[in-house]
Amino acid sequence: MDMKAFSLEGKIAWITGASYGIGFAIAQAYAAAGATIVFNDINQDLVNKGLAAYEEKGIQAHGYVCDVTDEEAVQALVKKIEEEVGVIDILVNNAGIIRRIPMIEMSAAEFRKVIDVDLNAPFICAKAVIPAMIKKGHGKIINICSMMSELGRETVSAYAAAKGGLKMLTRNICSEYGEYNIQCNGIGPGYIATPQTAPLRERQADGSRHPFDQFIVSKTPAARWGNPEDLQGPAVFLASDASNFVNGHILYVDGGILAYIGKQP
Ligand code: NAP
Ligand code: GCO
Repeated sequence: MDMKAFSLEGKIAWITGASYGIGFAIAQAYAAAGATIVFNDINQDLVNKGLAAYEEKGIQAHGYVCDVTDEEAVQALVKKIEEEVGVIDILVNNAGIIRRIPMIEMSAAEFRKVIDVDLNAPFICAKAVIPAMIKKGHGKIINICSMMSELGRETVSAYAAAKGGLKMLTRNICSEYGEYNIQCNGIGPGYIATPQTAPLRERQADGSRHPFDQFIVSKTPAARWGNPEDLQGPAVFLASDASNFVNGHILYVDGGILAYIGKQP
């Protein structure tokens, strides 16, 4: 096997919401594999912070302001990227939010907001890049799913509904566009130490670990939280020619949580 199959040389990768967190880590790995990095965030301040962070890592990224829930803005952004950088070969639908609210206390507006960012936006971004991928004869779409694509838990009803839907959107893009040599797969991170999960890991007033922190470590065979870097290898694999016959798959990178019933108390 030619290991060049794992290279992203000459490819243009757009990772949404990648000023920091999981998206930033995936972008770093893609740059190391040879890709040109394009990212967006919802305001210029965050884009500038992201550009500085990439620069610090020696990556000349292309940063744009765009709210991925705004279809008109996304369509315009894709055209601008094609003019300024080139046709997008790899899309990572990474941008996402979570609202941890008991369902019966959650407003419909709050529910809709999570669905909008975590499910509607991946649809909008994929719809914007697929036509050029068809013309180019290849494309890679990677949707950042979640344990909540498979499991529920208290207070995350909107997020679980969105991520469950994102799993099926992944399978549907595979079904509809696989014949054009477009592979659409998901990555299902376990519990990863990023700003999104910081509230679940905060030290308690008495200095003890957050109960949820202890719970997750006990539920994870790897007995630790994941790091964004744990996702880099799987993300490069799914963006590379090495995965050209992998389609509609959700690759869980979770330290084994989904396989484990949990230690007897
Ligand atoms: P994060 O630290 O909260 O970062 C999310 C990123 O998305 C931020 O850059 C955020 O920018 C951006 N974003 C949010 N709404 C946006 C919008 N409307 N348009 C453009 N950008 C937007 O989250 P993370 O932990 O890195 O998670 C990244 C992805 O992985 C998410 O889809 C999340 O659901 C998923 N995930 C995370 C974990 C985990 O344990 N951390 C596990 C499984 C899946 P702003 O700062 O401007 O909001
Ligand atoms: C939560 C966490 C999780 C993680 C991730 C797990 O509140 O349960 O935020 O949802 O973000 O999605 O895969």
